[in-house]
Amino acid sequence: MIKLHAFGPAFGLPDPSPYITKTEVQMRMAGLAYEKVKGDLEKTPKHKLPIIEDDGQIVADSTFIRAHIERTRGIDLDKGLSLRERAEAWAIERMLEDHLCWAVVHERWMDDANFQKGPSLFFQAAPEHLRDAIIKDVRARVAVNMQAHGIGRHNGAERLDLASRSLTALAVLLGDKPFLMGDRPTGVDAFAFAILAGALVPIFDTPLRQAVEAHGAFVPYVQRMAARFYPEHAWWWNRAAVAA
Ligand SMILES: N[C@@H](CCC(=O)N[C@@H](CS)C(=O)NCC(=O)O)C(=O)O
Repeated sequence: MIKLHAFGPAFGLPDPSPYITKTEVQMRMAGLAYEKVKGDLEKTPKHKLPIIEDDGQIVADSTFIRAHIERTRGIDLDKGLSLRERAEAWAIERMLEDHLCWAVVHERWMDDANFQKGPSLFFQAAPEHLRDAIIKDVRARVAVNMQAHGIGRHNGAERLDLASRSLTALAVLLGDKPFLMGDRPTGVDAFAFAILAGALVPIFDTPLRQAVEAHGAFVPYVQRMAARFYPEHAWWWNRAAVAA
């Protein structure tokens, strides 16, 4: 059985990494059985998660994982889409993974209050006398990556402006359809769902979350995807309903 190496639930999400969530949703879309195991970044070929192990073969990177499962299982997650629609789906996915996601990660890691409520919790298992130094080191590496990407060179208003443009583009492309490419979910919905759910996490009180909420179609879209692909997960909107 395929092993999916993941971080595990955090911030009310099935996984804090939208790339891991993308892969998990795509495995579920494909109807594949898999076992989710705790990943160790130090043991991954690209120092990134997700990776999968399939019959002794390690596949790293969510896009290559998708290609691998489609090729080896004879599955097409974009079945029924025209060439033009497939091109649009790829372009949407790149906008979300290589652009919007960086703004979301910046909010979580670079904003002190959000970092304390969120990513700092990843380091609770570190020995106490080393914890602060480890946190400082990892956070500095994230800051370097933000600079290298470019998102880290903008001020908050500029980052929000860029992220908002992507959100508006995504909202226009979604329109009033239930899923991005039509009546049924296809491959691109996996990351779109993952990054929108990640941006909506209530513990992070950010302008980016408000920008997502301002598009009326996104919350129902996330809930539709969650109901279909993570019915077992205790989403915050369900918990709020239970508590009320
Ligand atoms: N292109 C990769 C991106 C994966 C990625 O950025 N994963 C992050 C977590 S969200 C990670 O493992 N970061 C660890 C690091 O950069 O050291 C994919 O699609 O799988």
